[in-house]
Amino acid sequence: MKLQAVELRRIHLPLVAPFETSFGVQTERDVLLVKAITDAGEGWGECVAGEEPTYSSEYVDGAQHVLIHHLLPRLLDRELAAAEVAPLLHPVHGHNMAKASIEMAVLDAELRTQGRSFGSFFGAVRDEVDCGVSVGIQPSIADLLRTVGGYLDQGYRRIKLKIKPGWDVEPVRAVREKFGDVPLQVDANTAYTLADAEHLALLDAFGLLLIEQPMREELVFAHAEMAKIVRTPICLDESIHSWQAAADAIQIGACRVINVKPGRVGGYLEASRIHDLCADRGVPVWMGGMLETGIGRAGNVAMAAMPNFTLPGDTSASDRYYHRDITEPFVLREGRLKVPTGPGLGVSVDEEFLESITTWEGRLGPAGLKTG
Ligand code: OSB
Ligand code: MG
Repeated sequence: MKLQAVELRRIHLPLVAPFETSFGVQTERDVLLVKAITDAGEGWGECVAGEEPTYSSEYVDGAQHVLIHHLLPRLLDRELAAAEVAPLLHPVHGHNMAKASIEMAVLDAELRTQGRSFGSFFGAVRDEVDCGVSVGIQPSIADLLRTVGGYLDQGYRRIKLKIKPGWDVEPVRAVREKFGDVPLQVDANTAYTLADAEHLALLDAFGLLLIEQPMREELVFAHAEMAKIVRTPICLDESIHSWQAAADAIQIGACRVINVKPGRVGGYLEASRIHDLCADRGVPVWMGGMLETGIGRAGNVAMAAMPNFTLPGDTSASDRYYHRDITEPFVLREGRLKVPTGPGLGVSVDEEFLESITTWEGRLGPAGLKTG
């Protein structure tokens, strides 16, 4: 397959409700989409980098820049298989979300030409996946209980509460008191330090599934230290950039669970290797989320059907994020989403709607970048 050109597109999508985490509030998304144009067909990729470098060092303008100037020139006008993308991009350090987006697009093109779905390629063992929902920091406990109650009424099978210092034990206690033993976990997005370990151990009383990324991404050893004080299993998200980072973190006891986000680790192929590693080490994994559109969601739901994705993921329905998705919407049924079965990602993009929300587009071919 020859990669002839890549179309880049930025779209603007408002969120149905503000989403607050320990690193800020989001009310809309500015998403970078990539389309791989090959001699055998086309494929879509979604870059999960946010507007600001506050979840990780990556951000959407930076991802667009590195794709145009450093990543795509290494791939264009070559015979290419999806498995060769990561090795060709290896000389460029970091920028995993940018790398993941183009690998995804090439993989989609490749599987579409083979008539094979992402799910089949990953070795999916189920045709629908259990879904959880990530609940942002709320203005008050009353708002929190109303929001969580609404999601439980819709059928979500697990609740994740975003926490930060000053919004941790009380919200967890309130949700437990009102909703009983619903599967519950928390995500700190790096807001704590090792000095907070005894405070976080207060959460042990509530039977949480896990506590996600309490400390900054580089503090892997400190997570192993915290795990000696906090009995709730520690799950890493931000710290896990690669198969090697996952192997090291498991080895030193920094985590007992891993949140897999294909964008964060440089693509679905690396994510699949992390799945296999964790299965081998007896470490359960679950599919994280980055507020993806239907394109990213399609790939994530397919991967979440792999055998060691034994915990419900942050793979929520389209309407949890957007009034209108750019693909056919993912709809929750009994707390689950269906794994797409069509070729490649198995979803189709609503190109007319896409045009209407596009804020910038460009096409990079062997002759360079054309914008319009
Ligand atoms: O830490 O898991 C996270 C969203 C953006 C950035 C980081 C995270 C999240 C979420 C939302 O928790 C997950 C989703 O529903 O997509
Ligand atoms: Mg997280």
